[in-house]
Amino acid sequence: MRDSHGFPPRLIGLLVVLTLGWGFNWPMMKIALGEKGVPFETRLPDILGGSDAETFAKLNPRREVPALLDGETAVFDSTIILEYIEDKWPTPALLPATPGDRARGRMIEELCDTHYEPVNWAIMEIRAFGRATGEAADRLLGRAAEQTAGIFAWLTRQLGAHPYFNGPTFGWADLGVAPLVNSSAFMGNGPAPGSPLGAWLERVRARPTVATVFQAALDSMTGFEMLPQLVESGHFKREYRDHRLEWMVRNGGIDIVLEGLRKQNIRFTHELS
Ligand SMILES: N[C@@H](CCC(=O)N[C@@H](CS)C(=O)NCC(=O)O)C(=O)O
Repeated sequence: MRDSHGFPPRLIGLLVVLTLGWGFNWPMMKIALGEKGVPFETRLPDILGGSDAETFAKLNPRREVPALLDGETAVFDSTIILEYIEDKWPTPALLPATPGDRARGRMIEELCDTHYEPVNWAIMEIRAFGRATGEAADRLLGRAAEQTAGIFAWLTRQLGAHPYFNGPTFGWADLGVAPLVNSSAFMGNGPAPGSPLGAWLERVRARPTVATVFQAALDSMTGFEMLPQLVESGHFKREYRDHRLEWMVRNGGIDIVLEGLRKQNIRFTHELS
């Protein structure tokens, strides 16, 4: 028997986060759930093997993770999921109190999603998925490091003298920034220790909710050496879209896109039907 989403009955009535082990956008919703004390279960839908593909497409026409199942409600896109979490479990609030501060927090999260996330995505695409090697890889990774430095300058101005991007307390904006800066640090592009951004990273890493989610992400990275093979064999068609596709084209990786399309291990967004 399957539930109305097509997933096994044990998932009915439970808050389920459908996600990959590693990623830049889903940690914020898991941290949000942790901050609000909402129990949830994580499940990786079998999109690669294909057994969940049809079910998953019904929940999320983009066929991307993360997605969230709350009983009969299915939500996709990490920002919209975060909004759902804040709407449904308003305490403790993750957004600040005033409209101006709320807009500021949302804008920081949005710029992280559109300008920062593709830089880290590209580094993974090159390093973990093996899209470029040698001089080409060095050139692309060099661009990513330069862009990360620019993003850090911008973020440092946003932080100003506040302890958190959200203001006096940890919240929405910090959720958007933390997984990305933590990943940059992991990939060797982290903020200087003792800098305002470095000190902020230490502050948020010390939060139990953040520490738990970051540790789980790290633990999930075993088996990453299989990724280039999975891509090369065409079993894993990576989605190139929006800011990520722009990153490749803008920074001299258009041949990567063309080769991926030729080998059919790159896809664009699915068309709606
Ligand atoms: N805007 C979406 C982006 C989600 C997204 O890009 N998910 C990636 C994994 S990080 C994915 O599922 N990609 C599918 C693929 O590459 O085939 C969000 O914030 O949730």
